[in-house]
Amino acid sequence: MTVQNLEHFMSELALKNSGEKEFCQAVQEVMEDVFPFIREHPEFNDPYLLERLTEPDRAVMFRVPWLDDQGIRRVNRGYRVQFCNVLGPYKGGLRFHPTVSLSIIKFLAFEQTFKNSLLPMGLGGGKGGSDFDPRGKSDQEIFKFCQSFMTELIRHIENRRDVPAGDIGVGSREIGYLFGQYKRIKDDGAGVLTGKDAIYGGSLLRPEATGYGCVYFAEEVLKHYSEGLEGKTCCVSGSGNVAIYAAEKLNALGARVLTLSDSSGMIYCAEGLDQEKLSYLMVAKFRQRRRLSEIAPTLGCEYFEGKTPWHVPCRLAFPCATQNEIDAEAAAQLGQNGCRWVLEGANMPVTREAGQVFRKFGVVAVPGKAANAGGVAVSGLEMAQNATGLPWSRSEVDEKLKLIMRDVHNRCLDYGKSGKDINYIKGANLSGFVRLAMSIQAQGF
Ligand code: NDP
Ligand code: 2IT
Repeated sequence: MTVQNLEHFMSELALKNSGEKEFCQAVQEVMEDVFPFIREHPEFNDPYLLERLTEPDRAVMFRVPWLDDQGIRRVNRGYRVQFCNVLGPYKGGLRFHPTVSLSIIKFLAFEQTFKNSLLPMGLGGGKGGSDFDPRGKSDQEIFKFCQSFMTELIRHIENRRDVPAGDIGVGSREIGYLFGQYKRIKDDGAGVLTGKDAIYGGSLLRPEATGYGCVYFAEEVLKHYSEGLEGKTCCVSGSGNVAIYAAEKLNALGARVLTLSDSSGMIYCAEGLDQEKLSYLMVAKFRQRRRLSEIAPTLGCEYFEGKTPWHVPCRLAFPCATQNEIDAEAAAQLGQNGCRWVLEGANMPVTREAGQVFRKFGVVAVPGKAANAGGVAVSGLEMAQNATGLPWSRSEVDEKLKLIMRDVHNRCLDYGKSGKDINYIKGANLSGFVRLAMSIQAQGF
């Protein structure tokens, strides 16, 4: 059987993964570039290669019982999808959010597999999480949930086999609780989770890495257009780990960050969010876990309930909240208002239709696979530091992160540059595909 027809392939995939619309969307976005490529590169026209690439190695679902503060027994569903380990141990975050489903975790694990394939180190792809909603939960409830989650997850992860980290709803507090439970059960755990606090084995700069890396990538992109970040207006969405550190680096490099958001609304700051405002935000969001609506007046920002940032005119947009947060209408608004570059801090934040609108407006979009790879890259550096027992300084990690982001950018150019035009989506998809396909073929997967 030869691979000829994208529609046929996608309809078989949809049948097999019935109802998993995010997973099918993520695969479709890659296959739209892979199918034409394979026609011109017969060495990849290998029977069932694409089926082998889109079938996860395994997907585990488990129950997570926990006791709430009222003494009531509760239960949530946990997941770990180990998608592909041809390049190295499964690697990818854990997400705690009520929208988590098998489809969401599979799409994230698939994306992670391609993202990790762009990195200079050998990391496979995986993702996990739970439909547990951390919002409004006490610290004690989070602690109990994390302990229970790890009590089951521990059967499936191991240093050099599967190394989770954080994602939405899982930050350094949760990683600490998960890691503590791992070590109660198995002593040897130094490298089994990344995103640990630096005081007990984490890497310096891991919290900042995704946001900073995304901005370093933006710098590389702008160089190609003989431009820089200085003075550029930027809209950032989200107000979590990725968004706040992206905003911090943008501000440090002279750009003007106009917005941030959460799932309830957005803040707008015409003069730009400076370091003083961002430092205040970090304490308010990361430590006090407050909502933007409460913080906005102290920050001196306008708050818009129920709004997303995409109606605000800007040159660059950084969607850093969640999947499918930019739809066709938002994309058209950005395009009409003169937005020229979109860097995806989040995973798959742009719908398929919105992607088409960006192409129509000539907006250059960099997919999360490339733009947000800095987080997992520094997770890889954390694994290296854990393996050798030798920690690196903040500036050493920062230098390595910059080099890695430049390298990921160059990998996108290898397959995405045609004359003066650069298609980062195609570049990331094909560069990731070629390494994965060759490894799958070489290992007989
Ligand atoms: P956080 O939990 O720290 O922050 C998430 C932010 O996004 C919050 O402001 C949250 O608002 C908002 N958000 C979440 N879900 C929704 C939703 N359905 N609609 C609107 N806003 C929403 O997560 P991260 O910053 O770590 O992750 C953000 C994105 O970046 C995700 O797509 C993640 O997969 C991706 N990513 C993360 C990496 C990491 O290292 N952490 C690495 C690479 C990518 P609220 O508080 O109201 O829910
Ligand atoms: O989407 C991602 O790349 C992450 N959530 C980080 C994964 C990791 O293993 O650091």
